[in-house]
Amino acid sequence: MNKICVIGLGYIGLPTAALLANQGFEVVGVDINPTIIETINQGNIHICEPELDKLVNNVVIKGKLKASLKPELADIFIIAVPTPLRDNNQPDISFVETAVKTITPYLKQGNLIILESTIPVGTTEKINYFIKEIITEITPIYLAHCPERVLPGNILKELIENDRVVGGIDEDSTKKAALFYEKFVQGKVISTNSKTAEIVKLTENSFRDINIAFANEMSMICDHLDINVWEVIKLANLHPRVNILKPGPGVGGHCIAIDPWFIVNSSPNLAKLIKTAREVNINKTDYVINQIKNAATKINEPVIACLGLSYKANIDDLRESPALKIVQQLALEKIGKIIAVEPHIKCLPNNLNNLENLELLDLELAFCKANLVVLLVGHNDFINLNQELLESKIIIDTQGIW
Ligand code: SAJ
Repeated sequence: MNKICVIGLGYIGLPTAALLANQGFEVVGVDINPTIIETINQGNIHICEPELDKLVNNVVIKGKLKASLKPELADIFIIAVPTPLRDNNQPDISFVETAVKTITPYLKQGNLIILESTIPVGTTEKINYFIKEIITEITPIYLAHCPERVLPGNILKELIENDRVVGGIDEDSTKKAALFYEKFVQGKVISTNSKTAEIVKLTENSFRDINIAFANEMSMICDHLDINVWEVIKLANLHPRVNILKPGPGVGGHCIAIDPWFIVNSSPNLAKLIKTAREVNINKTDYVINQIKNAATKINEPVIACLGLSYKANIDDLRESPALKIVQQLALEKIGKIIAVEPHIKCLPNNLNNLENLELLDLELAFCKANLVVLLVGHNDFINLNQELLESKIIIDTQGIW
């Protein structure tokens, strides 16, 4: 089990590939994007994650990691491609299916395939039938699901330290996969079946979504009753069995805003709380947009500085970002001149690029120009602000920091 092929070099695949290469495995990382392949083979990275640049550089120089548009023969294939939602909130597993199709010509007897992508319940079994249909004569092929559980911003540490849940399509697959993770994971590696592993992952993210929804609902209720929600949460959290999360402008990222729908779709009549939590969190973004619009109507010529575009603090990831949605909506509705401040990106993403009343500026310039300042993301750069800057501005603080 020395050579590993990792399919998908995104936020999970690339750190996983680099970490395995650093553990001594020979790793080929595969992606469909030629720019990503070129970047990695030059020892650079295309995402922002603490310490990842040094690690990738090191393993590429040592020849332990190389990136390629095509898979190669290997002992283990790890699939870490996205599983987005279709327009009707139905899971789209086509990237996983395509990834599996891409590796089938390279499969040989005894290979282990691990699906790390978050997938709807039953997908591992479905993929098993899919593989069996394509390759009939090569057996055994082992297949297991081991959902990634790492927190963007802390990926390299959590890849090693977090417990892992491994569920194979049969006992041998589970055993093989568990043995592999035990080679580099310091946390526990726990064996189960594939359906359980699938729903464990979905349950974790739904749990967090529901708890954030509670915080967001309380923030709107407190607003309505003219009470400071941050003080309420601080005081309620003094209770030994209460631990309320933080309200914000909504829930973003490619995980928590997506995965609960996989459960809702599998059991629509039963997943009432999970669905409502999703709706509350989506609604919180619209609520913030209205707060900003109301504040802007009180200003003659509103110049609105929106601080933060990423989906959470201190990262560059814009996927499903509520902050991005808010900025886009304000600009589209021409609520005023909109200034976006996002220290982690160099230029606006495509969907914000052609909006004539929107520009990306640095913090200092934004404060010079704006009369309304909205804190959307709690980046460190925004926390330690000179308080004098805030004087004479109308402030909306969705993070409870100022
Ligand atoms: N958020 C709040 N209030 C909070 C905490 C978070 O509004 O108190 C918001 C964030 O601003 C962000 C969103 O929720 O928009 C999600 O952020 P997050 O830090 O809670 O989680 P992710 O999406 O970065 O990573 C999650 C993690 N899952 C759990 O904590 C259960 C991570 O461990 C998973 O590996 C990851 O999803 C994934 O890939 O599924």
